[in-house]
Amino acid sequence: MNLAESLLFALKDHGARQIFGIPGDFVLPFFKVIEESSILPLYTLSHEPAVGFAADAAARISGVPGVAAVTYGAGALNMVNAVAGAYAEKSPMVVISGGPGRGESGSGWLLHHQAKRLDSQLHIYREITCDQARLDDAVRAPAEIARVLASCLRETRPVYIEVPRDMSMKLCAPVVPIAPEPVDEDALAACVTEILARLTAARRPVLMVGVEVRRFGQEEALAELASRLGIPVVTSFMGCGLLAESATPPMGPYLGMAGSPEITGLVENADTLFLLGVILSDTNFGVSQRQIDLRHTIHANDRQVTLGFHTYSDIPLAALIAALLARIIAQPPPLQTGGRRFPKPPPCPAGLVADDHTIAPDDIARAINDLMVRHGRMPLAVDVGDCLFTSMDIDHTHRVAPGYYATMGFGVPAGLGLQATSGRRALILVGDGAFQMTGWELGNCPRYGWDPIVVVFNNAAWGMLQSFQPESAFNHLGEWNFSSMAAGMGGDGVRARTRAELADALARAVATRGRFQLIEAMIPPGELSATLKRYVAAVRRMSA
Ligand code: TPW
Repeated sequence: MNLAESLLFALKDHGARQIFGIPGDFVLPFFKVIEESSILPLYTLSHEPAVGFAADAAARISGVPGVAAVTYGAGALNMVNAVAGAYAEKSPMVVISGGPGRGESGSGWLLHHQAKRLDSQLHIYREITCDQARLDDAVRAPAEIARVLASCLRETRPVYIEVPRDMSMKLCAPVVPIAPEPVDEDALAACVTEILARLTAARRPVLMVGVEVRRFGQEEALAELASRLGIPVVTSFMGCGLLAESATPPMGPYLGMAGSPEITGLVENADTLFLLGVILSDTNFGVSQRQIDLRHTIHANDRQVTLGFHTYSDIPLAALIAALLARIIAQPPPLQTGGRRFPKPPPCPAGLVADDHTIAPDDIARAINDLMVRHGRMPLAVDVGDCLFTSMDIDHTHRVAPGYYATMGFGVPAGLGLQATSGRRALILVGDGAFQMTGWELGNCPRYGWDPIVVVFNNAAWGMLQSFQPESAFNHLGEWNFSSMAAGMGGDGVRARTRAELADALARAVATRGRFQLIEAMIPPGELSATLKRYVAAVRRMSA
């Protein structure tokens, strides 16, 4: 086999299901092998940020590597922001970039797409990937590919593979995957004993689950663990939507001052807070009513478990959850919380009044909750802006969203990546500002049979920024007519100005398969979701 095939088979063996990409001359030979070998399906999009977001979302929803293939320089550097987001939020993405071939630097000319030095791109990617390889030696390539893909899965973070353009067709051996390193069972047992001792002694323990749980495919095991522990479970802001399929889903997301007082009180008054797979970001904890003292938490993340002042290293999350579960089944701990009643958070808003009133963001949450009760759950792909805060009120369903890195432009391509990898129709929530960035990727839907439902929160503004700084005129975007553009891209568009029109548009969209459905929800200026209002007030209070 040749080097490109060896790489493609290795990607498939490590769980990758498809490749998103945009070719260029440095990567044309690799793309030729992708297409002609049919080892993995290829989906080309229109702009590299979207390629990155689609691959990231595919990785997030499936827990296996999401692959993005691009050309050198103009392609790969155009995708830096998306990969940075995947790095920050721990998404196992594989970046494959073409590169200059051997001796191409010897001409004395600068090479097109070269930024500074020929390896500037590799240096830039070192900062936002957890392992890198340049496949410039066909003998060493299989071992390098195996190492890099093992890192991707172990760290659940992006990795970078550069394929020089003269290497794709070189003869190459198949890749032998590297088995995960064995866990130190004694350390694991000691760690489990300590965690259970703390939880057993606690009077007000709370379990908060975060995105790592999904990255490592641990939702089912964790649901079982949570029900056996019998302690209240919440998610982090980023983890909203986790354990959606569980018989006893979490109480909801913890949003500090921006969220439900019941959940905020529970978390902030916990005497032992068990943060399982939670990233310690400001979006997860920045607007706490009462500062959470991390010294009194148990924090399992990044292959480490920290309790108070000490840390167990090299404890993978999956091994920790399995060991906790095994111990609890063998010796059920005498928890202090037996029989205690937990406060019930308010139910998610539902029952939209379909009248002639204008649409507020919370009406969209209500309408979507109603829709999911009637037609079943749909996975969400959410952008940044008030749509993200509104989505906190949507009942338990899987979601992908850049909840911490907070890059705009994620929602639409993420929804495409989600459908490509899972076959499930996505419900995309996006603001008009973010839609201006990557909304045009919807034009790729007809070629691949994708048919997401897209709700554009059109307030003709960068509304979130406006809520922080109302005096600035630059936040006014003017009223673009997005729904009228849908037909030209092969989908159906409709403008909804009232709650009745919104309910009607959603019902029609669900009933129409095979074409993307764009619903432009017209939101009057200044109208915000209740969650965003509380968030803005909290941030103001904290910075006053
Ligand atoms: C890639 C900064 C955060 S929120 C926001 C901006 C510009 C406004 C979003 O406007 P939109 O939604 O989409 O109309 P809404 O609800 O606020 O009206 N560039 C990038 N990412 C971010 N986060 C910004 C700028 C930003």
